[in-house]
Amino acid sequence: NLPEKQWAMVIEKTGGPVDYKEIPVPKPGPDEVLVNIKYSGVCHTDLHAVNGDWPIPTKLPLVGGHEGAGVVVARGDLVTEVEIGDHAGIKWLNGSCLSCSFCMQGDEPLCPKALLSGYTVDGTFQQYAIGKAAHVARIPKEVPLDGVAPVLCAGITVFKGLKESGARPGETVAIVGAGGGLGSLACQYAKAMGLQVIAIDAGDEKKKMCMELGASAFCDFSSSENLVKDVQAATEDGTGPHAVLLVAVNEKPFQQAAEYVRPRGTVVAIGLPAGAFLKAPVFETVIGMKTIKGSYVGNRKDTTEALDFFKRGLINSPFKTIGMSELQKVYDMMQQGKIAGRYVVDTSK
Ligand code: 8ID
Ligand code: ZN
Repeated sequence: NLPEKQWAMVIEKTGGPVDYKEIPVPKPGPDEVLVNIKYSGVCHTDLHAVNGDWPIPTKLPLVGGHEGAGVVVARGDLVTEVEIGDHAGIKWLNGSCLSCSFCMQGDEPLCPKALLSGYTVDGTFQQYAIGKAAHVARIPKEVPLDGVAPVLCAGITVFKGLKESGARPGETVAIVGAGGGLGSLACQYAKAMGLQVIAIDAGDEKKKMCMELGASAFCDFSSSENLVKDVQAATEDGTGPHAVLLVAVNEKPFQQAAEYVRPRGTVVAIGLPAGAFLKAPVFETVIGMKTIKGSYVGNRKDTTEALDFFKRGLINSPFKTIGMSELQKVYDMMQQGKIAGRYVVDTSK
């Protein structure tokens, strides 16, 4: 009794446009589940996919989206651990081989055969989406599906990035791009993990939001005359934050963070601006024993843990809901850096 057709947002070619149209409801393979997506967050990655910003091409035509929360409505013959009616999330990592050396050590995002939702396989800007049963996020029933959607990429990713930073409770982390989707969740995860937050972004709306989310200082990159000094001055002893989480979509901060991170500190690159390079002065990096590293989404355990923070009420990042058919409007605002927090699309509209 599943419908034959459904509404989806589809791009036919890189660059868009993204069209609201009816397409067939896909059928799950033996190891897959079909999820009736209720809400999906809109990540800047979805916009990178439309724009063709990255060296890996997307499938085409493409249904984007990878923060989809909904209800399992069908499953393949081999699936035993997920029940019809369970709440589930389809995240960026749609599937992986589970047997390569990366999968074996819980690094499934590094699997050479990884399937990526809304990129190499169709994602969650549709009413019915497919995920590998082993990889769908298990969402507790008491959790609201709209509020939890952004956790499925943004939440997992920043939670993992904070772990990778090595910052410990009481220490300070600078979040660069703190007013955006990943950044707003990073403020909350960092606070919940006992870290102090220096938020870096632009404008009064984002400043207000970041302070409400628990940041202890805000540095405005658009008006600061010396951002490096401002960030360091915002730390107790003036030597800079213990860690920096880069979630901006701009090359400049990727070339600046190593200057203001504290000696022994760690810079974690997460944002993926097109064609960008990391840069750091060798002298200061060496004599300051600084670490620069990348962090990429999270594994199944990180997913469960990030969802558990949400379930416990520790994550209350703001989101706005809009009909899925209005996705282009969200992309336009995102391109201009005008979104404070996250937009979530309602797939029924
Ligand atoms: O696993 C990963 N590594 C991963 C997972 C998910 C997303 C990486 N990402 C990448 C996305 O592909 C994107 O490149 O993280 C980046 C951020 O995604 P987002 O949070 O969804 O983007 P957003 O909501 O547009 O927020 C970006 C924020 O950066 C600020 C903007 O003002 C905006 O609030 N920003 C910019 I652009 N330049 C800045 C600067 N110089 C800046 N903030 C501080 N300094
Ligand atoms: Zn994402």
